[in-house]
Amino acid sequence: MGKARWTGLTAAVGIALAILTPDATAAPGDHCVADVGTGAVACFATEAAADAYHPAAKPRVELARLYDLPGYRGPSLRLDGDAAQCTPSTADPEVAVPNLALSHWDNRASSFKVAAQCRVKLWDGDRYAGQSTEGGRDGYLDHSENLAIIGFDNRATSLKIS
Ligand SMILES: [Ca+2]
Repeated sequence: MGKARWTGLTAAVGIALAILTPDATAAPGDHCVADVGTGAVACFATEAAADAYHPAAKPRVELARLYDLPGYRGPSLRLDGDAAQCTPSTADPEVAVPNLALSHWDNRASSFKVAAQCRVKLWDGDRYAGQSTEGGRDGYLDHSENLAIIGFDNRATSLKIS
Protein backbone atom coordinates (compact mmCIF):
# COMPACT_ATOMS: atom_id res chain seq x y z
CA MET A 1 0.00 0.00 0.00
CA GLY A 2 1.47 3.30 -1.06
CA LYS A 3 0.45 6.85 -0.44
CA ALA A 4 0.34 9.10 -3.45
CA ARG A 5 0.31 12.84 -3.39
CA TRP A 6 -2.33 14.64 -5.41
CA THR A 7 -2.40 18.39 -5.36
CA GLY A 8 -5.93 19.67 -5.80
CA LEU A 9 -6.92 23.23 -6.52
CA THR A 10 -10.41 24.65 -6.36
CA ALA A 11 -10.89 27.43 -8.87
CA ALA A 12 -13.22 30.36 -8.40
CA VAL A 13 -15.72 28.99 -10.90
CA GLY A 14 -16.40 26.03 -8.64
CA ILE A 15 -14.56 23.42 -10.62
CA ALA A 16 -12.14 21.19 -8.78
CA LEU A 17 -8.96 21.22 -10.81
CA ALA A 18 -7.21 18.06 -9.78
CA ILE A 19 -3.51 18.01 -10.60
CA LEU A 20 -1.79 14.74 -9.89
CA THR A 21 1.83 14.82 -8.81
CA PRO A 22 4.31 11.96 -9.14
CA ASP A 23 5.00 9.59 -6.31
CA ALA A 24 7.63 6.91 -6.66
CA THR A 25 5.91 4.75 -4.06
CA ALA A 26 2.65 4.40 -5.99
CA ALA A 27 2.85 1.14 -7.88
CA PRO A 28 1.20 1.15 -11.32
CA GLY A 29 -0.83 -1.95 -10.53
CA ASP A 30 -2.52 -0.50 -7.49
CA HIS A 31 -6.17 0.20 -6.90
CA CYS A 32 -6.19 3.86 -5.94
CA VAL A 33 -8.69 6.22 -4.36
CA ALA A 34 -8.32 9.92 -5.16
CA ASP A 35 -10.09 12.76 -3.39
CA VAL A 36 -10.71 15.40 -6.05
CA GLY A 37 -11.10 18.09 -3.40
CA THR A 38 -8.00 17.60 -1.29
CA GLY A 39 -5.82 15.84 -3.82
CA ALA A 40 -5.07 12.98 -1.46
CA VAL A 41 -4.57 9.58 -3.06
CA ALA A 42 -4.37 6.25 -1.30
CA CYS A 43 -3.52 3.01 -3.11
CA PHE A 44 -4.28 -0.58 -2.20
CA ALA A 45 -3.43 -4.04 -3.41
CA THR A 46 -7.02 -5.01 -4.20
CA GLU A 47 -10.20 -3.26 -5.29
CA ALA A 48 -11.95 -4.67 -2.23
CA ALA A 49 -9.41 -2.97 0.00
CA ALA A 50 -9.90 0.28 -1.90
CA ASP A 51 -13.67 -0.08 -1.54
CA ALA A 52 -13.27 -0.41 2.21
CA TYR A 53 -11.27 2.83 2.38
CA HIS A 54 -13.33 5.77 3.62
CA PRO A 55 -11.25 8.51 5.21
CA ALA A 56 -12.89 9.80 8.33
CA ALA A 57 -11.89 13.43 7.92
CA LYS A 58 -14.73 14.36 5.58
CA PRO A 59 -17.59 12.35 4.11
CA ARG A 60 -16.90 11.54 0.48
CA VAL A 61 -18.74 9.61 -2.17
CA GLU A 62 -17.55 7.92 -5.31
CA LEU A 63 -17.98 10.04 -8.45
CA ALA A 64 -16.42 7.78 -11.03
CA ARG A 65 -14.05 4.86 -11.42
CA LEU A 66 -11.63 4.03 -14.22
CA TYR A 67 -10.49 0.50 -15.00
CA ASP A 68 -7.42 -0.67 -16.85
CA LEU A 69 -9.29 -3.50 -18.56
CA PRO A 70 -12.64 -3.76 -20.34
CA GLY A 71 -15.60 -4.99 -18.31
CA TYR A 72 -14.68 -2.99 -15.20
CA ARG A 73 -11.73 -5.22 -14.43
CA GLY A 74 -8.08 -4.78 -13.60
CA PRO A 75 -6.37 -1.96 -11.73
CA SER A 76 -8.72 0.88 -10.85
CA LEU A 77 -8.74 4.56 -10.02
CA ARG A 78 -11.66 5.73 -7.89
CA LEU A 79 -12.41 9.45 -7.90
CA ASP A 80 -14.17 10.63 -4.76
CA GLY A 81 -15.81 13.99 -4.10
CA ASP A 82 -18.66 15.73 -2.35
CA ALA A 83 -22.01 13.96 -2.34
CA ALA A 84 -23.71 16.76 -4.25
CA GLN A 85 -20.76 17.47 -6.54
CA CYS A 86 -22.37 16.55 -9.85
CA THR A 87 -25.29 18.59 -11.15
CA PRO A 88 -27.63 17.36 -13.89
CA SER A 89 -26.23 19.92 -16.35
CA THR A 90 -23.07 19.04 -18.29
CA ALA A 91 -22.43 22.70 -19.16
CA ASP A 92 -20.70 23.19 -15.82
CA PRO A 93 -18.20 20.40 -15.20
CA GLU A 94 -17.42 20.02 -11.52
CA VAL A 95 -14.11 18.21 -11.70
CA ALA A 96 -11.26 18.56 -14.17
CA VAL A 97 -8.19 16.33 -14.33
CA PRO A 98 -5.83 17.98 -16.85
CA ASN A 99 -3.45 15.04 -17.16
CA LEU A 100 -3.65 11.47 -15.93
CA ALA A 101 0.00 10.66 -16.62
CA LEU A 102 1.33 11.52 -13.20
CA SER A 103 -1.05 9.09 -11.54
CA HIS A 104 0.03 6.32 -13.94
CA TRP A 105 -3.31 6.51 -15.79
CA ASP A 106 -2.29 8.10 -19.07
CA ASN A 107 -3.53 6.11 -22.09
CA ARG A 108 -4.67 3.35 -19.78
CA ALA A 109 -8.43 3.33 -19.07
CA SER A 110 -10.34 0.64 -20.97
CA SER A 111 -13.67 0.94 -19.14
CA PHE A 112 -15.29 3.25 -16.63
CA LYS A 113 -18.44 3.74 -14.65
CA VAL A 114 -19.88 6.59 -12.65
CA ALA A 115 -21.84 7.19 -9.45
CA ALA A 116 -23.67 10.03 -7.72
CA GLN A 117 -25.32 11.25 -10.95
CA CYS A 118 -21.96 12.09 -12.45
CA ARG A 119 -20.88 11.72 -16.05
CA VAL A 120 -17.38 11.56 -17.49
CA LYS A 121 -15.90 13.02 -20.67
CA LEU A 122 -12.50 11.84 -21.86
CA TRP A 123 -9.93 13.59 -24.03
CA ASP A 124 -7.09 12.08 -26.03
CA GLY A 125 -4.73 14.96 -25.26
CA ASP A 126 -3.32 16.89 -22.35
CA ARG A 127 -5.65 19.52 -20.87
CA TYR A 128 -8.74 18.57 -22.86
CA ALA A 129 -7.03 18.79 -26.24
CA GLY A 130 -7.52 16.50 -29.18
CA GLN A 131 -10.35 14.08 -29.75
CA SER A 132 -12.94 13.64 -27.01
CA THR A 133 -15.67 11.14 -26.31
CA GLU A 134 -18.90 11.79 -28.20
CA GLY A 135 -22.50 10.91 -27.65
CA GLY A 136 -24.13 10.77 -24.25
CA ARG A 137 -24.75 14.30 -23.08
CA ASP A 138 -22.31 16.62 -24.88
CA GLY A 139 -19.77 13.82 -24.81
CA TYR A 140 -20.31 13.09 -21.12
CA LEU A 141 -21.05 9.40 -20.67
CA ASP A 142 -22.43 7.49 -17.70
CA HIS A 143 -20.36 4.40 -18.41
CA SER A 144 -18.36 2.53 -20.97
CA GLU A 145 -17.90 -1.18 -20.50
CA ASN A 146 -15.38 -1.25 -23.34
CA LEU A 147 -13.82 1.99 -24.51
CA ALA A 148 -12.53 0.27 -27.65
CA ILE A 149 -16.09 0.35 -28.99
CA ILE A 150 -15.95 4.14 -29.17
CA GLY A 151 -12.30 4.26 -30.22
CA PHE A 152 -10.98 5.30 -26.83
CA ASP A 153 -9.23 2.22 -25.53
CA ASN A 154 -6.00 3.18 -23.73
CA ARG A 155 -6.30 6.75 -25.01
CA ALA A 156 -7.66 8.98 -22.25
CA THR A 157 -5.12 11.56 -21.05
CA SER A 158 -7.43 14.15 -19.48
CA LEU A 159 -11.01 14.12 -18.26
CA LYS A 160 -13.81 16.13 -16.76
CA ILE A 161 -16.66 15.05 -14.53
CA SER A 162 -20.05 16.73 -14.66
CA1 LIG B 1 -6.14 -0.31 -20.41
